[in-house]
Amino acid sequence: MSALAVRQHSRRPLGADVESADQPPSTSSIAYNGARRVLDGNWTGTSTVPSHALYPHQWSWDSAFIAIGLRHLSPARAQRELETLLTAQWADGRIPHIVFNPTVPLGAYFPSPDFWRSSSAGDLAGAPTAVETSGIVQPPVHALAALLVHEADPEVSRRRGFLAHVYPRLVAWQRYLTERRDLGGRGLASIVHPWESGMDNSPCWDPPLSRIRPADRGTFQRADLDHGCPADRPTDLDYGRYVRLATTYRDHGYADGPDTALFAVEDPAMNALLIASEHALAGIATAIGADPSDHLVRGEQLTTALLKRLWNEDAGLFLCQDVISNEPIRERSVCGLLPLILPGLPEEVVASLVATLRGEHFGVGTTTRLAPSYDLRGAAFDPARYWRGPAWFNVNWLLERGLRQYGETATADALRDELLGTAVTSGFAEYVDPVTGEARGSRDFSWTAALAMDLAVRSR
Ligand code: 2M8
Repeated sequence: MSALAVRQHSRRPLGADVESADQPPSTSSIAYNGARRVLDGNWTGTSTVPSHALYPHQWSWDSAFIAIGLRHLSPARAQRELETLLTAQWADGRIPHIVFNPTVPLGAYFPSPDFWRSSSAGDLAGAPTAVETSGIVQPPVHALAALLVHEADPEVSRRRGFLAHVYPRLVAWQRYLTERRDLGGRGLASIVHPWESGMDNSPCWDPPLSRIRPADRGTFQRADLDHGCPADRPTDLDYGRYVRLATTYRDHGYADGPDTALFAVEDPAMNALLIASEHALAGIATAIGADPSDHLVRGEQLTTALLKRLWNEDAGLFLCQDVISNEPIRERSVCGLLPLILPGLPEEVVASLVATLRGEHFGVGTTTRLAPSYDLRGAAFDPARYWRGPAWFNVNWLLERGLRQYGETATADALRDELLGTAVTSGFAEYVDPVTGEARGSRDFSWTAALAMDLAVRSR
């Protein structure tokens, strides 16, 4: 079935399983029902795995996107998803990027808990002892997710004390990023590992990674190739470097500081999500009767720093900054377009971001169905390989939101329809070829399902 064939919208109730002979099911209802099946299948009872085969634990930013979709299915379950993640928060405020399920065999995913050794190596940083986690983080989508989840059913949320419970924890998380991760001293958060960006294998990380001596091949055993096609996954050389970086961070007790970091990059997507979540914290504070002004001020300060430090007029998007070499990374990645989700950007910046999204480098509405993760014209572009070209649903969901916010309704509608159609035709793939929509990575992927569910509900 092509994305076009399922692109009709009807006004029938979502979730209706009974199709009538004279009216074909709408894309929205196919997407909703399919998404519900995926989310139910990937639910463990307390949280949702991204994919049973490839990612059999709980992932941080995945859970935030999953909660955004789950709120339409069960607000209480969406709240539980975020609460479960927060039980693994470290005393220094960080939310680890993976929370390990102790019942999953060690060999099912690498790096496994015995690699990270969070409860011992992370002792000084305040890692929990009751659960094993990784020691790095992922982009902070959580406050945004928490606010959206609350708004889906404020009554259930109030009854469960959801916002009052998560607010101080989310504040600590955001402060970890703004205070301990400002490694460049420029008012922005840095990532210390490519995995922290969530866009793990982006060509943006190639220059800073090239300085890292890879871990010896015999010292680790990849698990991802047991489930994924090697052409869709990072190379062994990249993996060796990821392992070296994570080992070094661990062996320094997961301490943060400009002197110990081998890799430090200011990523515009990470910082944009940090700012969006700061605005969401203001909304949460208001909802529980607290003072939102501190969050609003920080949101503005961070936006000013983002514009001043990372905006690049010539490239027409935000560039990453290598904090160690003190150089901008001159690659066009979709991470440089994600600040479109921020409110109050200068008009000329918005116009330029939209033009870049539609232009020859990303082709949205012209040559591509969905925004690729990396520049179509970039030397490293590869439509199949993990974060080096394929399109991801979470990234495109964020772009759709940004476009809509700035009144680019026709482009936002078209992107939403492509997202819904491609989610269905790809079998809720982890990522797809941005031009053909061909499925890549794992199928029945949770955030693809959750965000399709969100769009299906909102498109009615
Ligand atoms: C991918 O990352 C993990 C490491 O965290 C991996 O490749 O093993 C990324 O796409 C990341 O953004 C995502 O959160 C994770 C789980 O879906 O998979």
